[in-house]
Amino acid sequence: MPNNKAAEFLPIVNFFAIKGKAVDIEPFGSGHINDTYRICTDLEEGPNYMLQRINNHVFKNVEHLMQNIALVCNHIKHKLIGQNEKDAEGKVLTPVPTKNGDLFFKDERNNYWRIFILIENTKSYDIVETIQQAREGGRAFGNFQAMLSDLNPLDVHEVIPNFLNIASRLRDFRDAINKNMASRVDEVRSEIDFIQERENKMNTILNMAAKSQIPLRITHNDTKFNNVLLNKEDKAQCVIDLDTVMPGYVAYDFGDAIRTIINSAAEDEADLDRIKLNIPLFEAYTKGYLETAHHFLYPMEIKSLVDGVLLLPYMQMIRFLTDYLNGDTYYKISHPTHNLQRTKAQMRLVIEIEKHEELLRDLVKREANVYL
Ligand code: NDG
Repeated sequence: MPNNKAAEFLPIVNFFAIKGKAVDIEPFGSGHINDTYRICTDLEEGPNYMLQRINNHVFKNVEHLMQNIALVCNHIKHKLIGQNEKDAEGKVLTPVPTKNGDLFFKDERNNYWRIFILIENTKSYDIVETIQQAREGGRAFGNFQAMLSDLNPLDVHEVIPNFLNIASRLRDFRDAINKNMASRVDEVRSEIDFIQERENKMNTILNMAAKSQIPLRITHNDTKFNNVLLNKEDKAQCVIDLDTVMPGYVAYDFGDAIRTIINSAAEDEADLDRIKLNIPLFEAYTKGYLETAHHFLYPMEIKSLVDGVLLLPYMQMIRFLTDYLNGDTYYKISHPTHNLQRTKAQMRLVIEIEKHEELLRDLVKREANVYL
């Protein structure tokens, strides 16, 4: 018997060219942006599917978003097939078109929907537990960038303009302070000071780019560790959440991955003293990343990696605080001060990373020397 969610979503699912009949639809995953459901079909051999309501407040041009995803997924799938990979469908997302051949469906309430084939027998982790997981994460994102390194970054739409551009994030932040929509500025003076004290230092990557020292690449731009699916043996199988694949700099992906991997606590940890750096996991991620990416990286890009490690938690802090100041309009929250708690956790992470900056730079140099 179909469950309640199945009854609610079946009319939407019916627009898509899935195999079999959807019999069970349940909420799935822990994303902050889209709503995700798992669809089980009546076919014993599968496949099952993933239904997503795309957050169209965040992704204003869904057409462009889905064009990017199709381009990237097809490109990777062709490469996998060219490498004689038997399980190409298990290693890259496959969007399922509607019966009209479109990549998404817009309902009468202006909700945007899409379906992917569900990649079975995999897991993801919010917090990295082992060296092997960290190394596999590095391999997965390095390989992802490597496979896209022969596409022209300008063929990919910038679905959220200036998404990881720190100058633009700081402008939005100042705007939020000036507007003070939720009357919260007084409560967060010390966090605001912390951000302002570091503004100049955090320009390194943009400065390198302005001098053409690092090239624009196609990057994932949301390399949280839980966006890598690992198989039963904890081997990386597939990179997911391709919504923010856009032109960017490799240090952004490296920095955002390290933001979640090096932190021994959750992104929104309330007990700040639990936020400690796990250096062996940093080393392992770096090893895995360079293993798969060293062949296309320029020396200046390798040099920029730790600048990304400093920048991404700082930028995430700014984004959470901006949302808090705006009255929580962007991220899903689970309690009224959630964005503030996230801000403080990211701030502590920045402090910890700053203390270890030289060590991190030495470790990247050491790992990179293996390939000289
Ligand atoms: C979401 C964000 C990502 C951010 C993360 C923090 C978008 C589209 O939440 O940028 O780093 O947990 O804003 N995605 O995934």
